[in-house]
Amino acid sequence: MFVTSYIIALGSNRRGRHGGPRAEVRAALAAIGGVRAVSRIHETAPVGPSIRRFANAVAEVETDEAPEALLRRLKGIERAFGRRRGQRWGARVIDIDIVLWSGGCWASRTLTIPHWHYRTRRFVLAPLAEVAPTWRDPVTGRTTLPLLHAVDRRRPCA
Ligand code: PH2
Ligand code: MG
Ligand code: MG
Repeated sequence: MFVTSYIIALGSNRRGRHGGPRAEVRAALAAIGGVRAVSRIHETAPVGPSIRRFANAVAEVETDEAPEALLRRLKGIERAFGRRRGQRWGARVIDIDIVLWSGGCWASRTLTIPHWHYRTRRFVLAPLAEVAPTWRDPVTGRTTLPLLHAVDRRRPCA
């Protein structure tokens, strides 16, 4: 299979065996491998019910794995890092999400690319803008920077 690129988002808001959230994100990047570009690690306020702040980063990863094979490997890394079931919205040692793929869209029972929520999540779009400002969302046709600016312009109506 040909080498393709994936955009991967990482998040942690709980200590693990590598250290605090930043150390967990760095260790996960090393475990994933094939990293061609990586953002800074951003410290972000939690979206949803979690209380602790997150360390978030985005990486471009080169691999010849098909989407489902990469997903299986990333889930294995999450488990090895101590992620447990039922932590969907709770504090987690590491969350590794596939956001975009150079192959375009993918839809199966277990995996949807582009990631459902990335267009509205500043904690994904801000680091994504550092590594892939011109990557195009195959669904909306919009590139990263306009998506980020749209999120920043959103204000509650007075
Ligand atoms: N991940 C979530 C829910 N909320 N908030 C921040 N700041 N960063 C995250 O990575 C995050 C979140 C579910 O995956
Ligand atoms: Mg997630
Ligand atoms: Mg996830």
